[in-house]
Amino acid sequence: MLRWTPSKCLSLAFSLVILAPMTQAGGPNAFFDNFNNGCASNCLADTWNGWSIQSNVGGVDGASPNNWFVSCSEEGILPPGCGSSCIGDASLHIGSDPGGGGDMGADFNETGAINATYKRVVSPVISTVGRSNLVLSFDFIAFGSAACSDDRAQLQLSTDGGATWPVGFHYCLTSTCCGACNGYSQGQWTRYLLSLPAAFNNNPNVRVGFHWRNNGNGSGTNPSVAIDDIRLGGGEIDVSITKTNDAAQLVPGSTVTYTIVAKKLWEPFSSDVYNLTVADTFPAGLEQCSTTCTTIGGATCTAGPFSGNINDTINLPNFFAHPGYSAATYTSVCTVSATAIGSIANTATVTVTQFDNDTDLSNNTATDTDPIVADVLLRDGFEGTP
Ligand SMILES: [Ca+2]
Ligand SMILES: [Ca+2]
Ligand SMILES: [Ca+2]
Ligand SMILES: [Ca+2]
Repeated sequence: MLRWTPSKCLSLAFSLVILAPMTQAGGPNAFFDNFNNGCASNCLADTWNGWSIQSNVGGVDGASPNNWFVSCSEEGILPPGCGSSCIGDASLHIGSDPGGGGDMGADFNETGAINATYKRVVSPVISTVGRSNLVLSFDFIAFGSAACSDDRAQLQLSTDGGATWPVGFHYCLTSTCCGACNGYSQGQWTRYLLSLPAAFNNNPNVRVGFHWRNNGNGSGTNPSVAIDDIRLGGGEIDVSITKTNDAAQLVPGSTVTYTIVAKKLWEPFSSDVYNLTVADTFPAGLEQCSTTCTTIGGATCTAGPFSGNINDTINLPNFFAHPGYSAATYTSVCTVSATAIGSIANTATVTVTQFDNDTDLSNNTATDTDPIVADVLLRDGFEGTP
């Protein structure tokens, strides 16, 4: 019996934070699932978040087929990490049925015809209405016995709610292993990225499926397949934020104006970015802050004026025409506290939702820091110094 369980452990003591998948209100979204169901082992995939399991797809299951599970018996690992037993981040994967040892991670039984498996796991219906240039991404390990032939995983997509799964939308899944893919090495987690064909744009009936088959010939090689952090949305984008007050020092009791710009440069084949969050929590040394917002390139934000901290939801389209970007510009006028001493550091951030991948997080935070200077300097003739 083929049985491969390096560092798999079923008697784990751990606590899990259940991170339910979220849906955003107020703008076009698509789909995200982290599969974090809090299950250590043996939870079938059709008990989670609207996923379903279809049997006898492309063949006939044996009496003891393998099956799709959602659990952390195969840990969801950030690429390019190596496969692991449970730490606490569940994945979607093919494991053995309870009669064949149960869900022990991404490994499968292939003793003979009894274990033949032809099963597709299918997402709930996903709406992409209002979206185009979509990207499907997920992290995975997959090998089987011969990658894309005998025992193998395949991504399959549907544009009609699952009524059909056209061959043109079938994609082989194969990753490398941490060492030789000989059944004794862990899989190496890999990021899968697919730009979806136009048929998936603005479509209320998209479904994502993963098909696994092992042919029951008594020969196979682990790992089977595992999936995590699946995202159907804007794909890889880069948004940024800048912040300045055009001043190198601050005087207690004076007025200071901060300009905060959240921006997306136009990029070919990139996507509009929806429901970003711009946040600025003003430090104690800044009082009575009032903010307005203006936009360019089709962006949206809250015009204001509003008082207090900034915590705004905005959209940044992929805007081609002049000026070649979209942006939301906040102007915040604050009073420097009369008792402020030392320095004032004011930080603004821009955050994308889980439906988008921001490829450069280093430009998503901007801070302007200035020393506080006593106004006696002004009386000494430094008026007008910026
Ligand atoms: Ca996960
Ligand atoms: Ca086989
Ligand atoms: Ca400054
Ligand atoms: Ca960025």
